[in-house]
Amino acid sequence: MKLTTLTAATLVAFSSYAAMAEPVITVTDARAFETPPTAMSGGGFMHIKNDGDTDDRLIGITADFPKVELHTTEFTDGIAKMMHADGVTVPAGGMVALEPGGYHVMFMGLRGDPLEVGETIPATLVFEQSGEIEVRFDVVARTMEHSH
Ligand SMILES: [Cu+2]
Repeated sequence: MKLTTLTAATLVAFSSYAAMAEPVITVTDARAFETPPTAMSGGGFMHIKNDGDTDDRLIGITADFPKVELHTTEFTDGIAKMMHADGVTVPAGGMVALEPGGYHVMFMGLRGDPLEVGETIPATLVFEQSGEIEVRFDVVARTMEHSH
């Protein structure tokens, strides 16, 4: 009897600890730039905030395109090259910006159906800890400094 009580108390303590130690993810400014009619892909950008006390990691994204990938951008001799990224870590209490020239989402396989200003792209982000989070990317006009 004594043992049972102890076990129950331990379980309660453990689960309340587990409930506190988790990432709290908020996604803002999800947007994509309009693309020219012949573009095969378009970039998606956003800010991901983690108000929790545990790191989380964006490990995937799905949307209604033939292929969607996470990319990072590396500069070699001033030339930007996109690379596939396995994931993007969002540190506890921190924020990560997916911005032109850095991490971004690549919507691929547009095939003559460009991203147009005013459209929204529903997508599902997949986080290691937080699971799936639904977002909508607003398609906005491309600006000079945001070439990618
Ligand atoms: Cu890319």
